[in-house]
Amino acid sequence: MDEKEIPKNLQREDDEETMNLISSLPSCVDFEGTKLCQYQGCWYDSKTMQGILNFQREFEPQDTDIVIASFPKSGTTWLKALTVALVERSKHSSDDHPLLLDNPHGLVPFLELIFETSKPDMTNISSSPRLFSTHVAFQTLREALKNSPCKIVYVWRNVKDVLVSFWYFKCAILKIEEEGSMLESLFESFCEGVTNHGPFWEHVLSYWKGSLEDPKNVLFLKYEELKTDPNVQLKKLAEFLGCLFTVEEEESGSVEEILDLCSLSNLKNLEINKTGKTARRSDHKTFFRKGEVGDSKNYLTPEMEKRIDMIIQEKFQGSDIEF
Ligand code: PAP
Repeated sequence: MDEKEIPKNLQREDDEETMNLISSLPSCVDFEGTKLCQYQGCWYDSKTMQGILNFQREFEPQDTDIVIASFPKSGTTWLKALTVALVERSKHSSDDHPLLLDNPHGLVPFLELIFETSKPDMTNISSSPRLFSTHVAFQTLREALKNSPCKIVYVWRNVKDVLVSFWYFKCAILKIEEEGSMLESLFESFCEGVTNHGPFWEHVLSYWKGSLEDPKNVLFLKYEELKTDPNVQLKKLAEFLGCLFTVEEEESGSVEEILDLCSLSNLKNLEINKTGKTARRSDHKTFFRKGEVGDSKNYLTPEMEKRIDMIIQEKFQGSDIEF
């Protein structure tokens, strides 16, 4: 997300109250000098914060809504594509598929972005189930869902790969070479827990606890397991969302068809993802890189790895989460 302040002409009438609330929150500055404020256990830049407050206040959930949640760079784009392909599989053929015409982020919008500046018209979102996404922590999403039994699917990923993926993304949107110095300062912010949507551990643990308390409505998926066992994980997702594959579908290769459609190499090479841009003018291609498990080894020094391993060990102690 872009962390710029909201221009005055885009601010809403009820912004003053929101702005006052935002300025009363604890604040700090991240590796880029962006001011972050702390809300319900995590840090957000002020533009995201405004979207979050509006979304918590104004979102009217429907019981059939599905929300894809993640810490940034944890597999969001892939999970969005898989979910669209899964829930809409009876509606489209391989040549009129929505994934051929738009990036997964265009098909599954972020709630905090929809509510950022203008009051969104949600009446034009007709398809059922409606698909949304979010990068906010579980407690913050829960409040916005107002006890509605929406299905929440969370994907998480190894912290080191998340960090390196984020660094690449940042350099790509700033259109600069991958600078080691930026990786170092991002690493510091990350270890201190002070990045937009961070701390990473608060975020992951919030959904982990949510999935233990409410397994019917919160599914906790791991990027690395999606990579090693995509077939099993896709069927798990289908079961959770109440759209199981029939025996005929399995026999006719429907599972593999969805996995092929949503593979990194396929999505990356679609014209829409090679040349298109998101509503915020980010190139679609920046969302597709290597998708390799353990790629961070090529960028982090042994000292960096050791430090982050120790932090993770401490923060995740007592959970059954394994990195
Ligand atoms: P976002 O939070 O900005 O939406 P997100 O999609 O969560 O980003 O993460 C991007 C990562 O997912 C990239 O990883 P990398 O930098 O380590 O390569 C990207 O390559 C990877 N990715 C995107 N699409 C897929 C896919 N279809 N299959 C596997 N990995 C994918």
